[in-house]
Amino acid sequence: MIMEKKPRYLIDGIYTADPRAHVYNGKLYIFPSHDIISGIPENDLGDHFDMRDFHVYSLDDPDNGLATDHGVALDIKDVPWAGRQMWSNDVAEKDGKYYMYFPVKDKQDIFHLGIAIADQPEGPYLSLPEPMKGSFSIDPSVYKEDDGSQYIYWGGIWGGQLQRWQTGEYDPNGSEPADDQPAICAKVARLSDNMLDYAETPKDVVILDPKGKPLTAGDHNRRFFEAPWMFKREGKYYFTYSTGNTHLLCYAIGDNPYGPFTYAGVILTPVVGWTTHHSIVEFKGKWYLFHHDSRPSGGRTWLRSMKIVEIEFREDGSIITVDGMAE
Ligand code: FUB
Repeated sequence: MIMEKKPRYLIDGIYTADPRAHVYNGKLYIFPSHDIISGIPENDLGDHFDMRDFHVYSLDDPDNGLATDHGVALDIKDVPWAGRQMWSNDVAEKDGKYYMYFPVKDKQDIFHLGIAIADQPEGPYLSLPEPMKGSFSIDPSVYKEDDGSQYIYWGGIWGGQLQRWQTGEYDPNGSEPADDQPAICAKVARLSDNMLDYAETPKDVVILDPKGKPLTAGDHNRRFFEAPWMFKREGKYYFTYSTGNTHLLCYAIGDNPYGPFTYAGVILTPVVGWTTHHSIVEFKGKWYLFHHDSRPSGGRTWLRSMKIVEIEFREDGSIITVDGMAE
């Protein structure tokens, strides 16, 4: 069964991708990547995604109208340790301060996670001088538990470099495991009280098949690739993610923020463009999927446009799949 509601675009004028949405102060905010025409040829390591800043958006009505652009919230030139490629960010709130977590390559071309802080969701954000200690790879997102503790999820293989960190040290030759071996997992760690460090050693986010076996590296239709995002609904924890080279947004369900999670299905079928990336948020009693595609740029995969669609759940908690090609 496929959802009948159709996604709609949230802005025009510039290209935006990887939308991470949160409700702050009763308002919907979106923290996307800002795609630009870089002129860098496309390759499997994503060099063509050469983004240099972040804009923040708010959305008055998720069912109508465009999002409001609050302008540049953080520029790569103001991140002292940055080399190139500002990829997908997310913003968490604690005690009235806003913490932006973002991946960027350092001057040695290795991805780490940076933190920048603001007094309001719109920014401007002030970058810390160094990356988060012990951080690596891409696509951070933060989930706030009911007790106020906050968990950061991150990781992405291929251009996201997660396969280079399997030993805990950076190995430029690290590659995906053999097809019949357990897949590389996203990472999760509780954040420290000041939001600036991991409060614990990062753990693997293990996804099991319905028989209880970890998904294997060769299971490209179900294994984690990038874009981890967590939400909770009716006591169940939904770990959601992109399968990358099979272009699906999938979900797996668990009973705590660490997992393990059991694979449960497809949220969004492939869109126009190579990447797919998202967030899922409840607002005024409805659930919304934020995502992107490359249709407005004529399929240029590095020039994406963010979209929104309401999603629905069945009685058993499963998600009704959205058609990524619907227009
Ligand atoms: O936007 C650059 C990268 O493309 C993101 O980090 C990935 O998740 C993919 O959407």
